[in-house]
Amino acid sequence: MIALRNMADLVTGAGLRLGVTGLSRAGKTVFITALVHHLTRMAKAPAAEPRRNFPVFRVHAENRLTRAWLEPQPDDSVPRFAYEDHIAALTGGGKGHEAREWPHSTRRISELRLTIEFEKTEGWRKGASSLTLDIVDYPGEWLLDLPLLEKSYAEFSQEMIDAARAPARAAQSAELLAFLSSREATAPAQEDDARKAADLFTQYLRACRNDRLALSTLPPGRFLMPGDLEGSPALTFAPLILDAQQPAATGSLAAMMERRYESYKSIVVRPFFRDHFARLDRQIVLADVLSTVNSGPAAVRDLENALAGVLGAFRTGRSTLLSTLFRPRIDRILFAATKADHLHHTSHDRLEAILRLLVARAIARAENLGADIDIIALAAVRATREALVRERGADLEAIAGVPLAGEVIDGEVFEGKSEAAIFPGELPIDPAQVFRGEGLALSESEANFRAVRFRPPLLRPAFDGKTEAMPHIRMDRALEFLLGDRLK
Ligand SMILES: Nc1nc2c(ncn2[C@@H]2O[C@H](COP(=O)(O)OP(=O)(O)OP(=O)(O)O)[C@@H](O)[C@H]2O)c(=O)[nH]1
Ligand SMILES: [Mg+2]
Repeated sequence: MIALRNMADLVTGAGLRLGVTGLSRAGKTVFITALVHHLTRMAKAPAAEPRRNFPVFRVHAENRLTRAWLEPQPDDSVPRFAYEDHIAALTGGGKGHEAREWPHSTRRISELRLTIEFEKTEGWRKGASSLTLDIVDYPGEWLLDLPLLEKSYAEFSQEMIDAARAPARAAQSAELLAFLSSREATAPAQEDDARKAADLFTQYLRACRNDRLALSTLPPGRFLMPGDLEGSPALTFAPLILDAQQPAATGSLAAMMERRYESYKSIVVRPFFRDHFARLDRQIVLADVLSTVNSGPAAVRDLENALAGVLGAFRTGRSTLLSTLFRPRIDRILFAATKADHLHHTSHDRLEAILRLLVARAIARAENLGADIDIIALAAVRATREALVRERGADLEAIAGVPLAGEVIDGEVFEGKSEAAIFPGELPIDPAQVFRGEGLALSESEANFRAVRFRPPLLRPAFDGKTEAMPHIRMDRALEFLLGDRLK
């Protein structure tokens, strides 16, 4: 099945499948919307005039990108990424620019196809050429499930119980652990026990995610986004405190849980792996690093664990027997810290350095990745501009934007109309400090400033009847890393 589909991919010519993932609210929808917005606006300029927009994206800078357009979504069983709705939300659509807002949260997989026409300068067939780009948006939580494929129920239980016993999770896990200690894994299976354990386990996972510490990294991902599997046995299991020496006896609670865990793998994890993950060529992993840093060192370490989990998933993808025979697998992974427009540009490199360190620590734990990795701090949609504010004779570097309706700054409640300038504070020069909680040097007001959310930017009309392009930070660098080599 996989082989056939990949053969078809091969025969239809130059195609690239780009996965876009990240934990919830990381910025996936906004990133894809901005990417499609920019690509479909790019067109060959009549004369060889210099291209100032997107200077690092070479195919465009060199005026070789002829045009790009959306195609019908080719996979009938996958929802199409609702590009038109999302771009309408960001720009205010037909309702006028006063109505502009961020797109709604999306909790499922979706996909979009673009064709990019360009002039090829390398290889044996130079001249007019095209690349089919499939963009797949999926929750990062699903990715964190992939390592389960290589884990037995006993291993899964052990890891989950160890994590639940960690001091950082003590408050959230107390009830679950108390219940599990009161039940013998070897006792006869009772549906009631299974349900109660699964409920407490789900509550615990939810508490970790909702907690201000943003402990967000534990599988199984579908427990928090069950969709139409809600209440089914495949989602009604939990880890148990097991005696490592003893295999689960027939009819015991442990045996029932084990069977359901295996069902979860075969109903949820394996199809995702086979139908989606195994077909990706490139991957961008988005993370809201700034919010994490603001939440303190425990959240930073947790994000490191999540990134190690993500890298572990890519390694699983490489080693598993299910891997595809015909195509090279993911060969480039870009890790991106999103929403960099919440900082002054003097801190963009520092944000990048923090993510670089986080990923490096995660890579040190995952061996033999076999993919090129790059790190970037970006804003897919730049909602702020930089401003110099003179205060008591000193020039201060501020960012200015229109706070969302309801945001409060220094006691003033905003209505989503007027602009405000804030001082977001600086990130530490030494990225290691964020692991220790040092050097964040945030006064209380700075911490509040960083949490301010701005409305999407107002786009001015451009000469050709359209509006100006969506402002961004370093999207051209992201595009060059993800697509550049395929557009030469
Ligand atoms: N200022 C700014 N805010 C952003 C940017 N990207 C995302 N955001 C904010 O982050 C929120 C979440 O972004 P989404 O793109 O919806 O995130 P997602 O990963 O698709 O989230 P789910 O669909 O809920 O998983 C948005 O509503 C914005 O408030 C950006 O480039 N700049
Ligand atoms: Mg989304």
